[in-house]
Amino acid sequence: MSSTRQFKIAVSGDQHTGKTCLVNRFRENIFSDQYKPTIGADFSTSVIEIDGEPITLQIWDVSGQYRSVHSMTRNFFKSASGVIVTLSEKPSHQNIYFCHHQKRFTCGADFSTSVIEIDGEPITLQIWDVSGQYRSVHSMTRNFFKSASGVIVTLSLNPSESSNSNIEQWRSMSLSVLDEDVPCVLAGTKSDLAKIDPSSIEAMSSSFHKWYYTSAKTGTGVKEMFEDLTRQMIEYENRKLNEERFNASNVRLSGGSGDRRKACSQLC
Ligand SMILES: Nc1nc2c(ncn2[C@@H]2O[C@H](COP(=O)(O)OP(=O)(O)O)[C@@H](O)[C@H]2O)c(=O)[nH]1
Ligand SMILES: [Mg+2]
Repeated sequence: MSSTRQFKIAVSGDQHTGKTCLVNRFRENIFSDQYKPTIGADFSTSVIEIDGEPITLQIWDVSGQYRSVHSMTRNFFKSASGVIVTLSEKPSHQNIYFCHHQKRFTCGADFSTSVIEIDGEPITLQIWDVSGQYRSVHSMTRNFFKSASGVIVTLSLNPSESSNSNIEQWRSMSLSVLDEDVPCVLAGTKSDLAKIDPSSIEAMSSSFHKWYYTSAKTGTGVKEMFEDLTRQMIEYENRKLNEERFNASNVRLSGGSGDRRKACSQLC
C-alpha cells in the first residue's frame, strides 16, 4: 500500500501501563508477556487504510518515566559505557537528521545496535544519537510531542499492576507543545485484567477528546482505537487546512483595492 498522508502519534503514559504492547499489537498483531522497558523513545511507522486512502502513521512510544522532564535527557547518558562528543566547524543543523516529511533528522534520540568484534569477542554496542538541541533540558520531551497530529495517553485498567498517577501531567505536557484541538485520547489498557469499570474511566477522561477500552493481550479495541484516532486526525487536519485557505483568501481580498475590501466585508 503506497501512502499519501502522514501523521505522527505520540503514545505517552506511565511506565508499565502497556504502551509498547499496544503499539506492537497494532503494528504486528503480536503480544509478549516479557517486560522490556522502553529506553528513551521507540519510533515506528505503520500504514493504515481509511475510506480507501492509505495513511502513514509515525508512532512514537515514550519510556514513561514522567518523574522528571529531565528523564529522557538523562536516559540518553544513563548506563552508557562511553561518551562521544562531536565537534564540527559546520553549523550543527548540517549534522542532524530525523524522519519527517521525507527528510531525516534526529528528533529526541535515535537508537541502534551494532555488533563489533574485539579480540575475537563479539560486543554489542547500543548507539544513541541525540538531536543535539542542548539549549533546553525540556527539548527532548518537547520533541517527543512536537508535530504530533494525535496523542494517546495510556491508563492501566488494573491499577494494582501499574500506576496511573500522571495522566493529567502527560496531557498537559502535550498541551504545552501542541494546539489544544489536536486529538488527545485516553486509552484504557489491559481490559483483560480490568479492575476499573467503564463509567469510572469516563469520569477520568473529561479533559480528553475520547477514551477507549483496550487489551493488547486479546487485541480488544486496539485496531478500532487507532482507526478512530486516525479519522479524528484527518478531520483536524482538514479543518486546519480550510481555516488556512479561508484566512489566506481574506488576506488577499483585504490586501487589494477598496472595492475588494467591500467584497470581503460582504462575504464575512
Ligand atoms: N494482561 C495484559 N498484560 C499486558 C497488556 N499490555 C501490556 N501488558 C503487560 O504489562 C507489562 C508492561 O507492558 P509495556 O507495553 O512494556 O508497558 P510500557 O512501559 O507502558 O511500554 C508487560 O509485562 C506486558 O506484558 C494487556 O493488554 N494485558
Ligand atoms: Mg514501553
